[in-house]
Amino acid sequence: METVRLARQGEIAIATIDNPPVNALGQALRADLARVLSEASTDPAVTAIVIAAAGKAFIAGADISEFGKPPLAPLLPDVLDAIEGSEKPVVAAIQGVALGGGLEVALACHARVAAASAMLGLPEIKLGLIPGAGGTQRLPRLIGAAKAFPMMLSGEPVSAGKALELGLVDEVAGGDVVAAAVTLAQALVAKGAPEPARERDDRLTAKDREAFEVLAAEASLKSGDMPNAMALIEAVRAAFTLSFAEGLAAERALFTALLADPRSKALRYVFFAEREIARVPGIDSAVKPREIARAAVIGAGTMGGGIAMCFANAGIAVTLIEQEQAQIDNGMNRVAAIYEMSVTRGSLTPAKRDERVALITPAVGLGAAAEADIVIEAAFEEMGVKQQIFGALDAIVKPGAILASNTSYLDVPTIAAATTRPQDVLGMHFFSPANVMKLLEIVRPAGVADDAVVTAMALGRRLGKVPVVVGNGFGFVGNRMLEARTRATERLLVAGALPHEVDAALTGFGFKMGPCAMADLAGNDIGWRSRKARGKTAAVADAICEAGWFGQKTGRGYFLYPDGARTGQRDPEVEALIARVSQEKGVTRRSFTADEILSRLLDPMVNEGARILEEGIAARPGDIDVIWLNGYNWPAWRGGPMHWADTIGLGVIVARLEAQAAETGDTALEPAPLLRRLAAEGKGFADLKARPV
Ligand code: T1G
Repeated sequence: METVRLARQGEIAIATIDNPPVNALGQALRADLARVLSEASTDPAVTAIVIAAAGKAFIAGADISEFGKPPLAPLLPDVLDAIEGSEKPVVAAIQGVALGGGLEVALACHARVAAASAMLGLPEIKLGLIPGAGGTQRLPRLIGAAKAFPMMLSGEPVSAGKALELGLVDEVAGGDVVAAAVTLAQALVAKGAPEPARERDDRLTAKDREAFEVLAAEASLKSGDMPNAMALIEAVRAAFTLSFAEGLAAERALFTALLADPRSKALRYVFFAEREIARVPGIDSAVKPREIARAAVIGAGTMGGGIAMCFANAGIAVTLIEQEQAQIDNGMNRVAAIYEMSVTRGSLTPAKRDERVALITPAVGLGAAAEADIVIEAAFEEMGVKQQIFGALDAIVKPGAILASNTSYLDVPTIAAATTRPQDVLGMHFFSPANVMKLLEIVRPAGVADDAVVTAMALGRRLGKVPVVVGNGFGFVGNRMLEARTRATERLLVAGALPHEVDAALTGFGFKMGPCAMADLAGNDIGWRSRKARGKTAAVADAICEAGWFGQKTGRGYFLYPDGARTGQRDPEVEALIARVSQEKGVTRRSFTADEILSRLLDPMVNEGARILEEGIAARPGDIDVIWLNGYNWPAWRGGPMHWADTIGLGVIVARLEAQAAETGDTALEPAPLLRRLAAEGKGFADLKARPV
């Protein structure tokens, strides 16, 4: 199928790109575009060319799925050279998004018209790359480096209005963007041969250079582990120090090197993994979601209030229900305080705050849920309480309403069994704080209707969440793997590591926070209560809780938090306590390197992930990675635990787990059969096919 249609409007040729879903610049589109441009350029009846597009995007950029494969002609820079080198003016008619290579196509044109709703950006930095088809050389020549560099460094798109202000587009069309582009093209014809961006060195003044270097110095301080920020600085600097041709060559060399960088490979993997989750194996993509016009949330505690805010923030009316007036008053006060904090910070206007609060109706008694299309239970994490609530709701809510539990690890089929409508009951596990955290685990128990699952997925997206369908099982996916890491932390502390060493190994890997600091933030008593409920122990963690050191809320936990400090300090008393526990267990403490700590923390997580895949609790390894990226701050440029394991090599992971199992006698550390099989076959998790959960 042709991806570019050529039409004529008088002497103006109109090349319309049509390569669904987003006009990505794959090889076929590049070839068609080059062919059509050549035809129009050599047609004596044509005096100018407009490049337009069909669908929701002008062009969404290069085809990311082609990266890492042998490049196929024509390469994008060559197509852009043909556009810019045309003797006939070429005008871009931009509707939807012009991103990455898409904006670079527009930059190679001699003029640009944008629809009022268009968005334009160079997001390559978010993929661990830099613009690789002239963006770092043309954009500074068009709008100045001091404006171009921040746009490329943030990767954030700008509106058509902002683009006009920057000088990135020549016109914002009030009506039909193609018609406006044709008119502009005709005007350019009258003016004579067009001036390509490459000739506009006049924008690269000494003052512009000075302003750019200040921004570059700031960026290099914050670039951390990301080599592409440094490459971007080098590429934009080349616009000042090299000729246009040499600058393009320098940019291409930097871009090509980044393509091979593991951090960029991880970010490109994440890009597709976060889109793959929408495909739920075993559910036909034709299944439609049920209508959700009104919601109800049971429980106005931290989680329930946060979930109600998610609905209000998405413009969906929600009834927040408690058992008693005092409880619902407390809940509403907590919600009001959170919104007030956003207003104080300037991230929410008072009008928006009032609009959202008005969408939350406080109520007492489950009867208030009668008209809801979905009810999300966020009550006390105790099975009896949940069964009682679901049994009561079953008799109250209308047929077809969905009943969801926000349980973080309880058995969803047991909750569903308390109702006469198991086909409408599933888990929607939000992460705290619910109004902030992106991750939403949708627990699909056997017997739930497909359209109920599809409804929960669609609702999750409406709430701005990253919804991942998981199977029913203790801790589902995220918390189950977190528990593996928590057990590993306990083992390391007893064996000789100290809290600050364990945390430093993970923050050095790229996490924002280590396991000890995270426990102190969440409250050590939460894990303590859960262990006691399940008859489990953890000597160090239990001893810290028995001392009443619950973390930040008590001023000390694994670390000290003097005067309400948010960053912990080493606590000699905790370190003495840990040493005592080792002694009581007859363990001779030893030191661990950061690498040893890292593998002892992460390998067991990967092992648990392998078991989760074997048991069909996750559909694909990428889903597990998306969960850890969006629920637990796994660094995106590391790709997620399963992608990371593939980069290490599963054979290495298996050997390390076997050694740990032998050293500790902990059979849970024995490699999972799936892990062993993939390693033996020289494969990775990426070789697995998706399977229903
Ligand atoms: N390449 C390949 N596939 C892409 C794609 C791309 N650039 N963009 C989107 N898709 C697929 C996506 O995987 C999904 O597929 C479908 O399109 C709909 O996407 C040389 C080097 C454009 C704002 O980073 O930001 O150009 O799952 O679900 O929510 O210097 O897609 O349906 O099979 O996201 O409406 C730079 C990436 C590339 C933009 C639309 N460009 N895309 O959002 O739909 S590098 C980007 C987006 C580059 C040059 C450099 C968004 C969107 P499927 P979607 P959406």
